[in-house]
Amino acid sequence: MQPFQEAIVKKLKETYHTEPAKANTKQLYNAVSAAALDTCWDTWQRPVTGKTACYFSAEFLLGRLIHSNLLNLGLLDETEALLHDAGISPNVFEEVEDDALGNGGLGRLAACFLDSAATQGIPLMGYGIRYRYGLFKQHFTYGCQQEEADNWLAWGDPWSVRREEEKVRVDFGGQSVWAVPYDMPIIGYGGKTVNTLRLWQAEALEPFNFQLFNAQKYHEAVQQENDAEAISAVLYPNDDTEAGKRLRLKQQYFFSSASLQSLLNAYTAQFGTDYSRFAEQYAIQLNDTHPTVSIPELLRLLMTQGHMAFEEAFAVVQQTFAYTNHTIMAEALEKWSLPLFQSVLPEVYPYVVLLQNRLSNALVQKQISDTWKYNLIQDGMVHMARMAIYATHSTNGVAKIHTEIIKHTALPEWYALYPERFNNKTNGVTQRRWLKLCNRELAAFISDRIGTGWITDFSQLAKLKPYAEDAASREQFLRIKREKKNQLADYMYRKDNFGLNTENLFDIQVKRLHEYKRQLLNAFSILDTYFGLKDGRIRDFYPTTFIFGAKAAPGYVRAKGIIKFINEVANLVNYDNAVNRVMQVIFVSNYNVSYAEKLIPAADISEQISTAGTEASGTSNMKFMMNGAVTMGTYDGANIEIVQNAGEENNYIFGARVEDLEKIKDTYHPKALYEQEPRIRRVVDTLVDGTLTDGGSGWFRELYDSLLEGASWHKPDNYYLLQDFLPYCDARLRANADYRNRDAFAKKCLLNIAAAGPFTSDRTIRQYAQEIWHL
Ligand code: GL7
Repeated sequence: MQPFQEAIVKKLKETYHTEPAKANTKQLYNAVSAAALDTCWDTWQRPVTGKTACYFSAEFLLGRLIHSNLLNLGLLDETEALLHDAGISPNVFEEVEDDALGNGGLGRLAACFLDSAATQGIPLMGYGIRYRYGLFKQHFTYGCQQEEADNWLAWGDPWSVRREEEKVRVDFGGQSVWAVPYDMPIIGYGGKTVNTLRLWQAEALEPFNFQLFNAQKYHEAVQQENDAEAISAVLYPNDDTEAGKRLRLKQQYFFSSASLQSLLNAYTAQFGTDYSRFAEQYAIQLNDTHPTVSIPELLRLLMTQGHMAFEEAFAVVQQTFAYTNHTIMAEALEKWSLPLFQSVLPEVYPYVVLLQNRLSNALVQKQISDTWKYNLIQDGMVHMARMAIYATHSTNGVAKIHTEIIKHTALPEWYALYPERFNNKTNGVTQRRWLKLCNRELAAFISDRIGTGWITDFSQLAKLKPYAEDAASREQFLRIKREKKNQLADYMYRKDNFGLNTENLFDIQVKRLHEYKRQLLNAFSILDTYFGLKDGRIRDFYPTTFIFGAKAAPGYVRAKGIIKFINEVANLVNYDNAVNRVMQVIFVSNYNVSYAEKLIPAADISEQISTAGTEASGTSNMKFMMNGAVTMGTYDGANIEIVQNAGEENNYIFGARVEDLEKIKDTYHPKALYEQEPRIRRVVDTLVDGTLTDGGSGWFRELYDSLLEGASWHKPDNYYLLQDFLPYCDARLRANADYRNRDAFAKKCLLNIAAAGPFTSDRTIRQYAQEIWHL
């Protein structure tokens, strides 16, 4: 037996008095994890020297940790051999719940960044919240989304270490709580660097009041405990929108203050209480505006604890912080009402006023009169994005087009004022999880041809390009794709009880459910194909399986209506014997990181169909690309950079561009399109003509009206579904026809893989480190 296998056996024996063949999944999971943690403990505990970057984020969507940690430690094969010898399925850990402390792209990006930094030896530490409940679990009843609490800790938490001795106190107006850090190791590939993700848990100063208990006031006796624990109880399930809730502001301040206090404690231990050189030791990246209250909080700490003057403290703050904007959707730009802000954070608010005064002076000096566009405090609100731009040295977007939109459309007044602060950092994803781990077959295929250097240097992928011309390689690629479809079929059968036709073309759209991402457009186009097949308008259709995966924010009624609609479309198609040999529609339940790891490698076509100008970057587009799917997409977000690099001729770009929409936006009349075009009318009418039923909820009628009539708060068809409908249907039919020539299609796929080099988060994080953090 190998040393690591012995270590696992020992853990099982000492902790659970059992052995591999008899242990249950939870015991195995905890023993393997603990044994793995032991192997990197010393590396982890080595003190970090020099400047450190800190990633402040309300979300870290880590997914399942055990496989990626074992991979990075080089212990995966040994572990699997042990499982095999004990007669345990290699899939045993699929039962273990994901760490789902995030909603979608923004949270998953944070996780990819941590992996990339550790792999490249960049000292980047994550700071966030240890939510008791992560993103809800989803299931469907009669095609409608139902939510259930995500009790991820039921499996134990072997990858966290509670640091009781490093807890700090966080004060709100009238409430004080402990912030207790739980540290997780972030293990770089090869195990040479182990960084830390520090997640804070809220706990009561005095958990239980005996006096009240003795006075028979049982509820009051545990009140403080409940109120404190509420702060880190649950992740807000909104993606790309803002909830504006009191508890949310508390969460933001809670982890911001705790993280800053712990940084100041570490700084003080080394350099004393002269904080003037703080920014030489720490760079802090604000992941969206969620941690922006860190700005006035650091000012407060520097001025009270450090006795600094305002101007001096401001300079430190500005040099320390940088801000990443992740969306230009107006409804996501955080604003807090003054009364709320003042009542939750009475001790922080005066520092917001100081910032506002300083800004006012700057605006006077620059002779700017339309100050209402800039004010941090305006119309009874505190504007967090403005604060984040004003009090930091860097504001970045997450794809080229997104950064341009920030500069010229979304926040042009700020770009005019401080042009030198604005920069782009196109997103990326880690190829360790999103290729090496989730697609071992393709990873081996690549390594056989170009060696293994790509695992830590993704630019080497370009060396794969000549193999697109090699018939044997194309054939081998197709075999791998087939194998990944079969694996997905097994998984889906276990999870969702669906039977997949694995001979089919797999066309997949997985991402959060949002109107701007236009899952409804996808569904309309599927219906158009369905009717086209029935009418005989469409012939020679290559059999296709259309797959969706998406969660809707629980309060986002229209998004839930769209889920129901797609499920109804699936019923219509799947039970119609006239078409179900050539079409299959599937909506998987509880789409999450682990499901993505199964779905993405099996895809032939990646659906990236957001309205041009709305998806800041997207990151699943990159994951699909590196797994050899072609992009069916609009000219939006990182799609643009993807197809520029891989060739438009190897992808399917369709629809209106930002400039086109800009031209038609005041005259756009979806109802006219509906009236002129029978194919549009036919699919839109299914919302109301009885073809499909919403179970009496009224959701479908509401969707119909939103497309054709609009409402007081939005124009009809806000996201231009009907505008892009026909070009989309055409592009899909073109791709479908191309797919028939499997060999030619495989070439496109290989060229996409070979062009994926720039879309590694290794590249992104190096750019942050060099250009923003100056490490
Ligand atoms: C997002 C963007 O919508 C998405 O396009 C981007 O890839 C991601 C990471 O930068 O950030 N912005 C946002 O608010 N959410 C995102 O996923 C929730």
